[in-house]
Amino acid sequence: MLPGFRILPGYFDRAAQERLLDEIRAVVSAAPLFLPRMPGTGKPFSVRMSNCGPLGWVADADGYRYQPTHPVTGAPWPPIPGLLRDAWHDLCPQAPDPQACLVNYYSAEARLGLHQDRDEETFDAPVLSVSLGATAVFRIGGTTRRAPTRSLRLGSGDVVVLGGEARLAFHGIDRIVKGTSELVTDDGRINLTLRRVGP
Ligand code: MD6
Ligand code: FE
Repeated sequence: MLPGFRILPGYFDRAAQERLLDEIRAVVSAAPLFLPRMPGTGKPFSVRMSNCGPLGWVADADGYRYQPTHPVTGAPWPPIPGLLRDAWHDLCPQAPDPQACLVNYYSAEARLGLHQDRDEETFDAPVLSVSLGATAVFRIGGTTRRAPTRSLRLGSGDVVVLGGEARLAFHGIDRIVKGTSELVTDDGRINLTLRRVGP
């Protein structure tokens, strides 16, 4: 595994997961989930997305980018919940405040292809991710698409940090494991990724 990859199983206990889920429900009611599309083909993702923080990640015919407003409503993104900010400062103590938090919602059939997180201006800060709800099969490899990969399961409350050499590691979600969610209904899974976009 590349240096800078960290997994913190059960970083959020059940009570914190419930509080976080409430915060995310409020985010998604202010900034509804939208369906991102692949810039080249227009093919929709199977994951639906929203954001909180000063900037949000969007994907449509014009490409992948960060922007300060929701692509459908035009409203500014709601603020990042305090519990997430606290986790960021706890686990990424060198980094300034997070600028973007992508909210990914997976239904039982959703997946996310192998990708690098590289739409940011700099890669100095880590990317931190929090999983809630159903368990996911997460795949992570090296900094080239051809490097060998391994898979591990991300359960509710687990945190992953991609920093250092692992900041640009290829990773994705192979599938959701049905029957594993006590927190989110219908085998749903929510993944929250916190980032810096600029220096
Ligand atoms: C997911 N995660 O867990 C997708 N990206 O649903 C990511 O794409 C991710 O877990 C950057 C850093 C950590 C991640
Ligand atoms: Fe990612």
